[in-house]
Amino acid sequence: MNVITPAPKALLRPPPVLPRPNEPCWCGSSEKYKKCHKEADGVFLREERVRLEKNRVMPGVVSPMREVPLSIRRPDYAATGTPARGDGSNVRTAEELVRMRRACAAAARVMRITGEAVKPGITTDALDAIAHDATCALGGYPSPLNYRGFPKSICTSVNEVICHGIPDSRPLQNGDIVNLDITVYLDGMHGDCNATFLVGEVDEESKQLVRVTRECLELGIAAVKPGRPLNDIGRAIEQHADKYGYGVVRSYCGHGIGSVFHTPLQVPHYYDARANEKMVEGMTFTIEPMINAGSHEDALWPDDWTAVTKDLRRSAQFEHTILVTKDGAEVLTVER
Ligand code: EYF
Ligand code: CO
Ligand code: CO
Repeated sequence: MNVITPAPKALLRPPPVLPRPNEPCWCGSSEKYKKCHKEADGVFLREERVRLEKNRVMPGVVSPMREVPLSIRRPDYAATGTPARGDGSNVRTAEELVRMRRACAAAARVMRITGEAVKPGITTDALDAIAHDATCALGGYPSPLNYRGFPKSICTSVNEVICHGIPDSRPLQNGDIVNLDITVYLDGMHGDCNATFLVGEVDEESKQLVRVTRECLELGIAAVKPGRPLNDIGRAIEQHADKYGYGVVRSYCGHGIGSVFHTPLQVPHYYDARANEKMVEGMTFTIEPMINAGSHEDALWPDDWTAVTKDLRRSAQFEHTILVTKDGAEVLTVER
């Protein structure tokens, strides 16, 4: 008797949502899923999980908090870690905007300086030192420092770390991606931006994730218009991420910003019917989509700060501080 052994299925990445066993296979073969890719998908996903577990980012040693010269004006939480609530306003006066443009331009400058230092071998603690010193040299206070007790001057989030990574002794490796989240308090106002950088030679899959995340921020900014609801922003971002099967992080949002780092205003990066407050000329807030290569779900490291993807696939983020203008948006976090 001739037994014909079917050729093993190629180990391709299965789609984010798998068919039921009796449904047609996702590969277009017109075979039932259980007869086609079901077994190969199981092998692929188990092997990938092992690889991701093996390569996951491990926490390093965190150096002591850096000092800020006494001559520099500090936000209210600098000594205690607890910010005051602020007056809850999200619309800025012309005078506040002058000061806010200065804080935002300083944040953009610190981002350029620190971003230029990203390369294989540098530790995230060394990047924190560069950003801290550049911020102080501009007369600013690094807003994250002791904000709700955060121990460092910037956030550095590598590979599967979504946000709020604490700079430490881990050297960046060739092929990593790293997000630098930089906020400067200057002239009584905060300016907040972040960007994801490629470390050395990075695989095409990660390059696409970083490019699409940048596009998500651009599309979110293009959706800003007075009179429109805030959830137009999340709708535009989610639509773009969906095209690539990427997950949009739901646990962390953009936020109102001004004399306080975070006002109660939340800007979700997915469509949320509840985010129906209308945008108003003069409003300032951040848009900061966190886009995951896989599932949107997040988890927290035992340090209670570092947010990571639950499936350990990579995450990227970009952020700007935005002003709502008469007919659209002005990006404030640009160098002047
Ligand atoms: C207690 C922090 C508090 N939070 C937000 C505090 O908007 C930000 N980035 O764009 C942003 C930056 C920082 C920040 C830096 C420190 N914190 C982090 C994590 C958990 C938490 O809960
Ligand atoms: Co930020
Ligand atoms: Co922010």
